[in-house]
Amino acid sequence: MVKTYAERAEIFQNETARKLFQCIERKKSNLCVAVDVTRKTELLDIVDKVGPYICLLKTHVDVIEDFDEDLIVKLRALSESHDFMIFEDRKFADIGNTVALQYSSGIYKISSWAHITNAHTIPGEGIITGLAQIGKPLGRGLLLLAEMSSAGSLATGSYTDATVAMARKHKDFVIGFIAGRKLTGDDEDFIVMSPGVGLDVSGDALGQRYRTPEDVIVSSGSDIIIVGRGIYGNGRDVVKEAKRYRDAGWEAYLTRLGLLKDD
Ligand code: 5BU
Repeated sequence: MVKTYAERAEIFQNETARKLFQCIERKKSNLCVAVDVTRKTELLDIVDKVGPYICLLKTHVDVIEDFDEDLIVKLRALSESHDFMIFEDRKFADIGNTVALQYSSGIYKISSWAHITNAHTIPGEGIITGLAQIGKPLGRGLLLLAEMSSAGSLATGSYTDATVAMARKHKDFVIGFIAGRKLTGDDEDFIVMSPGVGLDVSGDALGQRYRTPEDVIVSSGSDIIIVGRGIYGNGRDVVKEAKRYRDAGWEAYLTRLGLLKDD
């Protein structure tokens, strides 16, 4: 039987994973919004609007042109007031020693504010141990990139399988995967977050591919939908779209649990 988010919240070893699933259940939202804009004020404005409808905010902090400490202070305040967590989609991809520095230091000091970040597994297991040195004492969580939504991605087959095997060895820090589908059995608990979700178009001009929340959650067994331009893209009513995706994601979850008819 498929477990509820609330049931799964009890199982995780990792504190961040537990808190995220509790938040999903509390807000009845499995929606993560990806806000890829380049100005602080625009980012904060969108986050303030979508905050009530999301469990997770995904950032690319390095695209912000006027980044400063104040942005982090304000994002953290919004994360408290609207009750969501923060995922910096940094996609680390270097040796352990370097990623530990990239995670903790530099301008962004990602480990000091992002509850969750992610990493490619191409460098091998050292990338996880390097990031864990910094993130574990802070109670942070790591997602491994097991698959990508873009056309022609090389993260498939044995690469994906090897990524799952690495995650199993580090369950206290690795909380799950970026992938298009559930990759493990029901007896294991990993969160699956799926980007490339949209209700209106099938892709963009640069290789992105979109699937619906229903496809991702009901047919493929993913846990969290990641939606970007489908919510804040040109001329969209951000609040209306956030509610629409939240509802679509939650309905898909209830269908997966067998509480709604899948027709
Ligand atoms: P979009 O506007 O919904 O296409 O944005 C998708 C976001 O998810 C964007 O921030 C990407 O960097 C991110 N993403 C993705 O689209 N596909 C992937 O496989 C991974 C991340 Br990993």
